[in-house]
Amino acid sequence: MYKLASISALAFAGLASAQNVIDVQVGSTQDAQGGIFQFIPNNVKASKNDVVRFRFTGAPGNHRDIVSVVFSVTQSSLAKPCDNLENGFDSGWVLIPTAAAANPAPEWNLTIIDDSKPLWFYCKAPLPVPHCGIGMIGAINADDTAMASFQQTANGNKNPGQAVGALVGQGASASAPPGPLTNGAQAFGVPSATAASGGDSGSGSDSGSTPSPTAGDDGNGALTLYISGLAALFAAVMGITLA
Ligand SMILES: *[C@@H]1O[C@H](CO)[C@@H](O)[C@H](O)[C@H]1NC(C)=O
Ligand SMILES: [Cu+2]
Repeated sequence: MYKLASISALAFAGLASAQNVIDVQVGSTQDAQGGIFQFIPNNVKASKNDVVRFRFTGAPGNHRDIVSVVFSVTQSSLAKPCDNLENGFDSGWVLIPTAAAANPAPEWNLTIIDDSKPLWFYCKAPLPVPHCGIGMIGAINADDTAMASFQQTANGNKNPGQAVGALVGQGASASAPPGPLTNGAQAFGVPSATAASGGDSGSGSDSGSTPSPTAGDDGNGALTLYISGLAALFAAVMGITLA
């Protein structure tokens, strides 16, 4: 029979699947309790090898003042909820310009590597008000006390960290940026997969399970060009500087 290690290696390669998928909604509707700028639920339990699937369902069509709504899932820390954690995970920006762009919702699969301590994250978006300071923060495996502290520290933050992280973070990693991008949904400021912390990120076994890219995602050069165009567009629309 297989030894335990062999079994988890197989599971990781996707040949056997014992992982749970835990959904977190990114963004909501204006009339929802807590409004548009939140993760629902904002604290989930996940075990090693489970996938936390972030679904970018924000519905800006419900908010007349917002031309486009941008969201991110960016790793932070208990002490600094609205600042990028060094070597942290990051989905990059996902732009949802219309309600249709959230159907189907772009999603981002984050695989848990270390479930022994809480993982913290926030949304980087600074407009129309910094999302992090009005509750767009979340956690994986946080206890209630730490969660309350995290929320209290984040509350009112006006200067969320804007640095681009990596697909591979601390305690969790993704193998691809958010997708699929359909009906006008766009991704930009997309992190690369940084191999800083090797081991569990499983290089070599990913190509078979990479989701088929859509919308301009046809190669690194093209994607980069596409992204910088979008960033400029976004900056112009929102009146801010991203770089
Ligand atoms: C995320 O994981 C789910 C469950 O394994 C899978 O159905 C889906 O295609 C994945 N999505 C992406 C974008 O990789
Ligand atoms: Cu946000």
